[in-house]
Amino acid sequence: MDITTVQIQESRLRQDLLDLARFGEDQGRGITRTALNDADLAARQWFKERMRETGLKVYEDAAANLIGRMDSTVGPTDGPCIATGSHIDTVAQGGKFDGALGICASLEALRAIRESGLSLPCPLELLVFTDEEGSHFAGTFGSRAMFNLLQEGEMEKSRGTGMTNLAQDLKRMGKDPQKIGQVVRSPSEFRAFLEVHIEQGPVLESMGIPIGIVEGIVHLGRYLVRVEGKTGHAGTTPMHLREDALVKAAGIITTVNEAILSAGPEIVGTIGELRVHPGIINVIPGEVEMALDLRSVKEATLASVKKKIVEIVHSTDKAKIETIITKGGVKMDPGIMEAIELSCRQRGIPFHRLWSGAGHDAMTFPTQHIPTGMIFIPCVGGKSHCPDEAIRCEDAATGAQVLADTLVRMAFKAEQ
Ligand code: HGY
Ligand code: MN
Ligand code: MN
Repeated sequence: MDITTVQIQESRLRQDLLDLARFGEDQGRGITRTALNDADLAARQWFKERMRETGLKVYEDAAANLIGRMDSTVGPTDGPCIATGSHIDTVAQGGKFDGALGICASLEALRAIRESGLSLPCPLELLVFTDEEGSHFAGTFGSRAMFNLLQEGEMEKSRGTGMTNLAQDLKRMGKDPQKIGQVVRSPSEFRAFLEVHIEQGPVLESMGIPIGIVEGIVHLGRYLVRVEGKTGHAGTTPMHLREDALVKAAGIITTVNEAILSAGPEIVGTIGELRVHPGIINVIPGEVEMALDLRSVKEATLASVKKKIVEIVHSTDKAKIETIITKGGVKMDPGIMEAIELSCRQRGIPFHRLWSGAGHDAMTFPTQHIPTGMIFIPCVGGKSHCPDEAIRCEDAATGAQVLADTLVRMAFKAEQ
């Protein structure tokens, strides 16, 4: 089997990335293709067509995950597959490449494999997962639904008053949330999962290295903090008679930030969402909802800081905290890291091993003991989750080529 016959085409990949970036363009403020919004639905239709053109059998499951399957021409058609893919949704006013690079690189890799004429001994699947970013609630929804890892009632929850939940948005696109159980697949259907993703950090670019071999992904916790106060007239209520929810929330934010900083560099925390109700200039805030995101390479550090934060919240009158989700950190499969490294060496591509501070659907597969690997490419300026997220096209092509080579290598290796 001569892997070098598998040759991706940079121009095709570049065009796909440009075309996909059209969906959700937000008046010059980046891409707003949040899960199952109109732009996301349109982008999914576009991507399904691209998968069909590539000769994949295309399905959409009850969680709106897209599945493109390339059956084996020599092995059993219902045998366990090697899967690749990522997500198509973005954060609000996000970048063009978070998630998008992964699904487009996977598509280009499968095209190149098909065009090479190599007959792989096992099926390949391209997976596009729903709501990886968690714009509705907890994130990595599609991959967790696939392995029956959803929390009780999760689809009916949202992060704030008046925000839509996944059950509503799945219904809006004609799906029946009651049938979510049909999404569940057995881990035995998968030999491995590989995800290509932008690094979303500065390491690879600062080293001038085009490929990152991901060793693991950090522990992650997301929490909802609610603070109650008393609404009232902004003009007639004396200051000493007020119970201003936003002033109380401000105290929590400052103290929480100090607690995270004092825990040292192994943990990061962000309060990226804050909703004030009723949120009107001449009404004293009656309620504040805040969403907190905590991440650490060390589970113990995350747990001890979270404990401190719970104490801070509980020391504030009428304030409470609930866990949205905790996702255990995961390690990537050594055999897959080795296969990615071989692919790089064979083509003389420099690589560097590193950890991911970002969460991905690739966190779900190791929980099912499915060997998992991630390939990173550099981000310009290390920026992501913002309108100026950017990559170099040649790096995207290198990532797709390494993915294609590694998929082939793993397919034949499994047969040895
Ligand atoms: O939030 C994250 O880490 C990822 O970009 N979803
Ligand atoms: Mn992502
Ligand atoms: Mn993201």
